Amino acid sequence: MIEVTCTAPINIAVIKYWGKRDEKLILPINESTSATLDQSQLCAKTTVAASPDFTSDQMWLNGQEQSMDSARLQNVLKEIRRRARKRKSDGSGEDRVNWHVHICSENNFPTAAGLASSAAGLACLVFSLSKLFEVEGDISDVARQGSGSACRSIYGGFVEWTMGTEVDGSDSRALQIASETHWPQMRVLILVVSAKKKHVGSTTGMQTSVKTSQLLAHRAEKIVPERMVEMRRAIKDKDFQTFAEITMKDSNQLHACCLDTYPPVTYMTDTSRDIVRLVHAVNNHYGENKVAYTFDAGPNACLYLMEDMVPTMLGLVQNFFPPEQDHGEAFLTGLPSKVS
Ligand code: 2P0
Repeated sequence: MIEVTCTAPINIAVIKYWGKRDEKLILPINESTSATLDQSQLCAKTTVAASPDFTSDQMWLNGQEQSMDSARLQNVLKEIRRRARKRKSDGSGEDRVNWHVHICSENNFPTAAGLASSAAGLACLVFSLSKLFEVEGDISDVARQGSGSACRSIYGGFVEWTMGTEVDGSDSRALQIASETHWPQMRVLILVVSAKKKHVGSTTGMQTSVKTSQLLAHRAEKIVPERMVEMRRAIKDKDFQTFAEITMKDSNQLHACCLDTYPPVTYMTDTSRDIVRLVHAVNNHYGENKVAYTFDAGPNACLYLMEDMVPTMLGLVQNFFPPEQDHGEAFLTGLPSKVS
């Protein structure tokens, strides 16, 4: 038996992916940008084992056995094995490519609560499989077929997911635009408003948005392309003013598109909106952007800020949202994470 264990971090988008042009290949309707967090606090951990004695492929997530029927899981396994066979036909590799696998995955944070759990989980699975089967080269396009945002967790630092133009999706990949050491003062605070499973999953939510939201179509065609260019420049120049403004506007636009979806999808709660107000009040007080909020498909807030603002923000959060109080749905806490 051979066995590999890997960990993969979550990524938090500052220009959001919302909507697919190809459901099967998982090709997006717009490009997106994210930062990958360091792995000390929020990560997925996966052990994959292959053995000639295993009689079937099997998977466990957080200790519970999962069905292997998922088309995405099958696509990922098929593609990794195809690449491994190709390598083997070049004269390397072993028979292991024909062995069944056992996959054991766990997250150290709430699954499906809008904390990019699928991104870390699928990136980790694909990376582990690539090590197990000795597949080399970029595997972000394989991770993408597991879950769109997972392709961005393959790389550290600041990462873009390119649209690609090929019909087979082979050029819709993740690309690192700045390394994990590029902006060492950057921090992320994650405020857990609710750790409950969300009402509408991202996959279903974005499908309905693509079908019904004219605002989403306008965003994908006219707004995101310009934001991608500006964001790339802001990251390269370490221009936090622009970085923060685009991040907040893009989050707001994602949730506006969710509201424009019919029937509407709502992920943010009153507590989420209170956090938005707090951030704008802080930025107003300083007369410049010191903090940027962004919300994914859930009520939890991710705050981007510079290291020197972390104590101030943690103090404000703990003052306005004391953990022992009930904030509607659950609790709130802050976890500083470096970008890596
Ligand atoms: C993002 N989200 O860019 C956006 C922002 C949520 C809001 O990527 O269907 O779990 O597996 O491709 O990747 C969540 O979508 O969806 C997501 P699938 P995924 O991070």
